[in-house]
This record gives sequence, C-alpha cells and structure tokens, in this order.
Amino acid sequence: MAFSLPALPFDRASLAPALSAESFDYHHGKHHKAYVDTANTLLADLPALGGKPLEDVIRAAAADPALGKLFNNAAQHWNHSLFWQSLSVPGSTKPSAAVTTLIDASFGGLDKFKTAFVAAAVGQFGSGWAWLVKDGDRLAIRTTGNAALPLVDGQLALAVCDVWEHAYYIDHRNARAAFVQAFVDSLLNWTTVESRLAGKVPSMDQG
Ligand code: MN3
Repeated sequence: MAFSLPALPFDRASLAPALSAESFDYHHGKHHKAYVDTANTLLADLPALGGKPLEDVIRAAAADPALGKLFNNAAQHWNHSLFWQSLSVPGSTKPSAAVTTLIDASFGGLDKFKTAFVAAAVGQFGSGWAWLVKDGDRLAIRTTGNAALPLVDGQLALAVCDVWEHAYYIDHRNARAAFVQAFVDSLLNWTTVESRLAGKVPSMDQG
C-alpha cells in the first residue's frame, strides 16, 4: 500500500484568477506529486512503517531524527492534501452560524480574523504554512516553517494556506500578501472548517 496523490476537489480552472489552472498543474501535478512519490520511495525501504496510515508515518518520522527526509515528504503530502480541501470556488462557501460565533469569540469578528491571518501568513519568514486550528474551545491562527504541521503537537488543523513561494509565484509573483488576502476573502473553504470542527477528520491519505 502506497500513498496516493488525491484528485483536486474542484475544477482546476475554477479558482482563477486567484489561482490559475496552470498553478495547479505545477503545484498539484508536480510539487505535491513529488512529495508523494518521494515518501513512497523512502517507505519502500522501511518495512516497519509500510502500510501505516499517513498520520502514523508522520508522527513516527517526527520522533526520529534519522527520518527527517521521510518526515518532510510525508508531512508535505498531508499539508497539501488539507490545502486543496481548504480551497473552494470563490464565494461558494461561508461560515456557518456556529463557526461565526467561534470566530467572533476568538478574533473579535470575521474581518479581524482575516487581518490577523494575513499578518501571520506574511510574517512567516521563508517557506511554511498558515493554519486555522482548534485551540481548546476557541479557534487560533498559527504558522509553521517548511513541512512542520500541528498534527505532531496533537492540535486539530481546520484549514491551511500554503505560503511557500511555489504556491503563489505563478499567479501573484512575489506578492504573498495579495495571495493570502484572496485566500481569506474568497477561497477559504468554510465547509471544510465546519466539517473538521465537527470531528470529521479522515486520514489525509486516501490511498
Ligand atoms: Mn506547496
């Protein structure tokens, strides 16, 4: 059993101009695929981990400094899989009443959430990820560098925005802030947030 590249949960041309079909050809078809392929190649030599769920592989690799390359590639498979689920056709989802109540309690309103999320994402130096997570009975924003992910800390990720340059360079060149602003304003898939908050958190690898 090997990990597999998930199909995009939307038409790859349907998020333009914020994210173009060409960007998905590279980001999903090349970058994400390479992480999956590399993880599978590494796992072929690690029979103790072969066949384990992606989440178990990530936790095991995070705990073993000798498995750093496996961690990076398996974690990037997980992160990108949630990233695709965190995107939606612009305007097609909105926060439910329950999620709105949580956003108000956690950030002081949707606009303040957006401002804080963009600031956090822009403030992540170098490659990484900006996350909306569950933090106790509230929501929180956090960022991680490179392949790091909240799963390793036992924290539930609700949505994520990729802030590696490869995520936005084709459509936004160097303007990370413009990309992240589009993410919170029109792309963020609130149905995914609500579903994961409700405890629907299947493995990120469906292979
Ligand atoms: Mn990426």
